[in-house]
Formats: sequence, C-alpha cells, structure tokens
Amino acid sequence: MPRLIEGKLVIATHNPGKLWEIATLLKPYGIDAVSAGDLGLPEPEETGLTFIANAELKALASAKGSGLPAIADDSGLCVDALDGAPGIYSARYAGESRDFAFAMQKLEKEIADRGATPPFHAHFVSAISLAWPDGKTLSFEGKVFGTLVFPPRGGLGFGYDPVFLPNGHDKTFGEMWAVEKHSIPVDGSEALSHRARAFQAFAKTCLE
Ligand code: ITT
Repeated sequence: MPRLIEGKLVIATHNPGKLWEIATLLKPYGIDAVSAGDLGLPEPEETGLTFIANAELKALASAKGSGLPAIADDSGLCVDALDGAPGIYSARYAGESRDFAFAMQKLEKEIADRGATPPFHAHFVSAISLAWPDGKTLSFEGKVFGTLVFPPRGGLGFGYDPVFLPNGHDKTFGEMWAVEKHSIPVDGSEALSHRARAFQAFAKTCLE
C-alpha cells in the first residue's frame, strides 16, 4: 500500500515539548515537518470531550489553515484517585501560565484531600490524529500505566513527567532521557511512552 503521507506535514501543536518529541519520531520516515507555530496557524479552542475529539479538532484546524496534511496530539494524565482527572483538562489544570510545578503540587494536595494512600495509580493517554485539508481524519491512541510519586523527581521531559513512574521502571519520566521515554524499539516491540505508542500505531498505518 502506498504511504498515506508524502511531502510536507504540519505538526499541529504549540507545546514545545510535544513538538520536539513528534518531530523526532517523524525523522526516520523522511517527512518534511513544519510546526503550526512556524506557519502562524492559530491555536483552536479545545472544545472536545475526548482526547480523540480534541486531537481531530487541532489537526483539522491546521490542515484547513495550511492546505497540508497535519498531525496533532491531545494528551493528558488520568489519576485513579481523582476519578480520571485532570484527563483532557491536563494543560488547563496548570493554569493560564502553564505552571507544572504548581500543577504537580495541586495534584498531590487533591489526592491527599481524597484520603487516598499510595500507590497512586495513574496513566497517560495520547491521541494522535492525522487530518487532510478535505476534512478526512485518522486517529490512534496510546496509553502508559504507572504510579505517581511525590515530591517530583528529575528535571527532564516536560509537563507532569517528574511525578510519573511507569510500571516496571525505577525512574520517573522526568529522570529519563528523551530517547528512553519515547524511542521506538527497532525489534518491533512496544514503545514506552503513551505518545510513542500512539505514534507506532499511526506509523504502521500511515508511514509504512
Ligand atoms: P497543544 O494543544 O498545542 O498540542 P497542549 O500543551 O495544550 O499543547 P494538550 O491540550 O494535549 O496540549 O495538553 C496535554 C497536557 O498534558 C500537556 O500540557 C502536558 O502537561 C501533559 N502531558 C501530555 N503528555 C505528556 C508527557 O509526555 N509528559 C508530561 N506531561 C504530558
């Protein structure tokens, strides 16, 4: 089957951490990627009620605004003790200034207020959508399960990485180098991060 994307692709995110991870994941496929920010494309309001709905809405806004296919990620952290919050509201949970040190403290307090005791089970979700200017979309989801640790550990990564300890590992995402968090194993086994897992599914359908 021919590849579904040839030539230029817009990465429809305004989050520098995500942009870097998605651009790195795309690199081996020889895709000419450009960011929505570099094209001056506006950030649409995330009015969807699911990760996939928001990823589609962001990818479609960039595809229609640029006339090129676009890929977007909508992601977040779901905490069992908070009934899945902050979930699709993970960016907004960090306030207008997107202060994740504050957001991680707020998580710790809200979990304590619920009377929960460790281990604090949580998972990250990433929905990756690819959209074309004619309105067609394809979406893929990836998840990674783990527990939350307080205080946060490590200064690598972005967002909630320092409090997330993936199951089976002794380092938080904030203590892992980027390659460990999101690389795609060459032997075809499953990647570690939610975004890399969603990307594996996307790449299988659209890039191979
Ligand atoms: P765009 O919509 O422009 O892509 P955003 O930051 O607003 O950027 P989301 O609405 O998808 O993106 O918000 C998801 C938030 O969840 C994000 O801001 C991070 O704080 C957090 N998050 C998602 N993936 C993460 C990861 O791999 N590591 C740490 N935090 C992550």
